[in-house]
Amino acid sequence: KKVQIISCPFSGGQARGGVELGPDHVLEHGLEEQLASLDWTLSPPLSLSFSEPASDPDEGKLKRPLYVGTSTKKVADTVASALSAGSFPLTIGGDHSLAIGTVSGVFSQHPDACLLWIDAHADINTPQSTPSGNIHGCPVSFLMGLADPCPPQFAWVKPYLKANKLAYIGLRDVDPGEREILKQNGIAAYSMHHVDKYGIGKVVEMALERVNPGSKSPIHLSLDIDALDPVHAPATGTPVRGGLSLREACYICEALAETGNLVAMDIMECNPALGADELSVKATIAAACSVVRCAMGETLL
Ligand code: DIR
Ligand code: MN
Ligand code: MN
Ligand code: MN
Repeated sequence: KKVQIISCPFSGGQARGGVELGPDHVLEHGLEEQLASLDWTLSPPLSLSFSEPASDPDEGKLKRPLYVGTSTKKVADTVASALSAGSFPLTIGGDHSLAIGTVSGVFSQHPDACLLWIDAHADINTPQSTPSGNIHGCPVSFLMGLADPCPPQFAWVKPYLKANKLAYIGLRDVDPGEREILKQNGIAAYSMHHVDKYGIGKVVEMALERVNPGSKSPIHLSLDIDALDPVHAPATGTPVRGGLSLREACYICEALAETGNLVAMDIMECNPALGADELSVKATIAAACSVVRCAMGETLL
């Protein structure tokens, strides 16, 4: 088993600086050695470079559409090549708009895949519904082809993602327009309320049953570190109280690893510039490395 780490120091999908420092911090924490000890063969990490265009006017409400559109295209191509070379693409962000690229890359190689989106937020705003104009709040709508008309900067994005192949876990800050979209499309969405009611074990089981009833589909895991409670992951751009415990997040990853169907993972939105102090940053980065290890085969016994 081979893993291709893809570092994406990109912050163009939201307004807060520092999230572009996430990949280096995660790697400096020793993630490569940790994966090697789980019997993964590592190719040298790829670090993508993103250059901001000189001119990038808003597209309606959307901010920096050209920067995000061209950067995510590059990510899509890189993820697709890693998969076609037989590697597991592990993409380290950077902000969550990057998932426009990672999910596009995965579905180009595995059109039958399903997507688990672990996040405090649904990231399914359309260019019309977005309250912020930050594209990290919109990637899922682009991937589903809900943006109509599709902004020209994202014309390359194919609407691979069908509503019945997407499940959320961890939601607790969903915009009114997003609630409507989730409802209208019948998307499997497990909020923290469901985690409390059923327990994380049952929630993962229900989510997988919805998106992968025959247990045959390849699985892409896109994990926003803000899914975790800010107690465990404070250094992130949009923390929301009342989130997943570190163990609940690890459990999700362990359960996905156990399926044997996981083909790609994203770990997004670690922002080392935002911790209250060095310990908060360290805790966040350590949590990110923990969930990645769990998804990639680490077990407790
Ligand atoms: C909000 C926040 N729903 C938006 N989204 C965030 O701007 O669209 N996603 N923070 O991670
Ligand atoms: Mn396939
Ligand atoms: Mn989020
Ligand atoms: Mn997100």
